[in-house]
Amino acid sequence: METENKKIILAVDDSLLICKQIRAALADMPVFLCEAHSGREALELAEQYQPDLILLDVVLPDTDGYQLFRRLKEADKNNASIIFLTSKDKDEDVIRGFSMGACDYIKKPFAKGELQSRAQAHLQMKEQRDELDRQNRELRSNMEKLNYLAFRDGLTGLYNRRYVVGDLMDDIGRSNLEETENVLILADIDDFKNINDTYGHEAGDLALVCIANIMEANCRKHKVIRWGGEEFLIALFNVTREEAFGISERIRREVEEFKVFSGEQEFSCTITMGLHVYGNHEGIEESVDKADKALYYGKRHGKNQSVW
Ligand code: GH3
Ligand code: MG
Ligand code: MG
Ligand code: MG
Repeated sequence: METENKKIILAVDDSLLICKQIRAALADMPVFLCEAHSGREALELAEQYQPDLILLDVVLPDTDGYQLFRRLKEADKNNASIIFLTSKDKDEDVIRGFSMGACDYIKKPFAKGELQSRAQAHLQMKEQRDELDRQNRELRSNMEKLNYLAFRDGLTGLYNRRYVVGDLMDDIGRSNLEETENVLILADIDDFKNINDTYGHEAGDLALVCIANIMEANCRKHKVIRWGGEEFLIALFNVTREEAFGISERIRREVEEFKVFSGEQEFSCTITMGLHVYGNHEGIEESVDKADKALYYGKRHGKNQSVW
């Protein structure tokens, strides 16, 4: 391509003589220079080349430079710097130019060397600005990734316990409709120590991932959190008690029926679920404690069941 990674300058001036002077002034610079002689042409070339720097005349045949300035800015995706290059030399003209957002103002007639050094300086500043923008975007994207990872469990990809402190409380606060409840379920894998002892820790990890997937698949509108080692907290929003119990039992049955294949081995797990209706004035810890009591009851009374 003709621009070949060069900085691009768009000169807008209806005078062919001025265009020639600009060309001469910038001749030594490694830039790609394009010229427009009217407002319409300027907009077309700006769209086509996305210049880094625009030298803008004020008096033009089809528009005035101030109006054109606004339209160039609106269409600009490259954050171009714009310098007014004009014979309008009153103080108020200069002030108007800067107040519109021009980065510089050069009066005609101009000295070649001055135009060149100002153009150079503004291209350099633009490069630094672009680099800062790039670093900023990278930083923001890294922050987003970190923020995501901070609230995720590394093994299962579920939310981790840190999520509960902030966002889950917000979710619970938002979702309280009349006639439905928010229900917390604390789920714990039965005899998981035996699973690890019998099939190995890796097989245990695989079982955790499979169970997490089953829970997620049944809780699209809700939240599943890896609460601890082999414990999960499920927050169901805006459900009736019947619906909550139904979801709990469906998960429990699907887990029971699911076969985990690890190497040559094949096994299945069961889980016990403790359910508790989240009380509006309860703290999360208090509420989880109550779900834990129901879970404990289930563990004492045969496991592999859902208990209020
Ligand atoms: P119960 O039915 O009463 O819940 O018995 P349990 O054996 O499941 O409970 P216990 O608390 O005695 O043991 C939990 C086991 O879970 C022990 C621990 O090694 C295992 N565990 C916890 N986190 C992980 C993990 O990330 N991966 C694997 N493979 N095992 C884990
Ligand atoms: Mg003119
Ligand atoms: Mg446990
Ligand atoms: Mg257990």
